[in-house]
Amino acid sequence: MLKVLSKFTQDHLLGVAKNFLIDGVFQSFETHGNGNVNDTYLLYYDSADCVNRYTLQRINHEVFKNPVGLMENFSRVTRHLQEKFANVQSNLQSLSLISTNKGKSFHQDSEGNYWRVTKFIDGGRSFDVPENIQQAYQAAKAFGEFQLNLTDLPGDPLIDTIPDFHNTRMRFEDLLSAVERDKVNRVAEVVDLIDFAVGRESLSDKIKCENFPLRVVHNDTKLNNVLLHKTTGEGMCVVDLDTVMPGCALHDFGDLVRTAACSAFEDEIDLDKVRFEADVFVAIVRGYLESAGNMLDQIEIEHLALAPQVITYELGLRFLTDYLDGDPYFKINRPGHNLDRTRAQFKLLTSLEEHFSKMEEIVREFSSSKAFA
Ligand code: GN1
Ligand code: MG
Repeated sequence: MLKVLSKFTQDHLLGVAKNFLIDGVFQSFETHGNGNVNDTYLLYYDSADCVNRYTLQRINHEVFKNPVGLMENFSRVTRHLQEKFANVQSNLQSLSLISTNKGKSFHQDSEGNYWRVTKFIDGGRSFDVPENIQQAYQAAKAFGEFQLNLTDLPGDPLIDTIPDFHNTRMRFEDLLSAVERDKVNRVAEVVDLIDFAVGRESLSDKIKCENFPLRVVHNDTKLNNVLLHKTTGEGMCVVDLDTVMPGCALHDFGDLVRTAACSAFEDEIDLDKVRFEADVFVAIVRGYLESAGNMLDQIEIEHLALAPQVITYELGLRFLTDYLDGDPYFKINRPGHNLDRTRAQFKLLTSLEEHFSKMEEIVREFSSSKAFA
């Protein structure tokens, strides 16, 4: 995995970490994962006879405008899942927060940054692209169970950590505004991509949250947001809970297909490598319906084959908008990175369109089986 340079000094990170109930003597730290929004570190602490690992994360408060509300969601969701997993036999576990010395779920540093610490989950691995079909099946099952386990989350609805997160129509309008602004003079070089997006405008209205059951969903179900057990390969833990909020189950299903049933990385430059993989899709449909199938309404099942197109389109719109605005949102690690991401998404979208009837057939076949009738 590519290691990025830390934005924060070791002293700063240690100053933050000492506010949390961490066990042991600090040993070292490294940047962790490849999220596009938050900053994540892995911290190592020596204790009596072992090394304890913790995940320290800065919540990007430019993106998540209400970090306090977000952490309230995070605490409620992880507490609920922990209670569930304590009472049932499951291979899954939940992330668990380490509290601050003052009993809070987060710490705010002197620069105004919001930080949280979770226990590092030992024995799990994540994948940007699946190595085999089984991994996609396990991931789909884990995300399905995640949704299912949150159907009885007690209390008020979770807050929207990013309002209109999967409002595809708004994402389309955002692109048009960025074209209009042409802030950094990039429109001329991407006319083909803008045309592609405008030509598919109708996708913007195909999955509107208000037309589907409102559920507690994950909203960012990239394949690498689920840890699979290193040896058994089974789903272990769903991570990256910042966008868990009321939403539409189809966006979760679609985003997993976008990232797992695709033959290449999200930012692949060689577009010949970017293709939809039908056999992986079969595994995802099977895993998702096995876990969440009984929860879904008919209208959701009827849109499963279309959801990957909508979410792939939406990501293409977002990457292109960010490119036209000068890359303020998604982290980039090369010039034109958001452009590469856009091209890869639009190539995948074309492949999804070509396979649409096959995908409908696959969904029909699995959803008509007894278990979900
Ligand atoms: C962002 O930070 P990360 O990688 O978990 C983004 C997702 C996108 C994803 C694309 C809050 O997620 O919506 O699908 O990049 N998260 C947010 O890689 O915008
Ligand atoms: Mg995320």
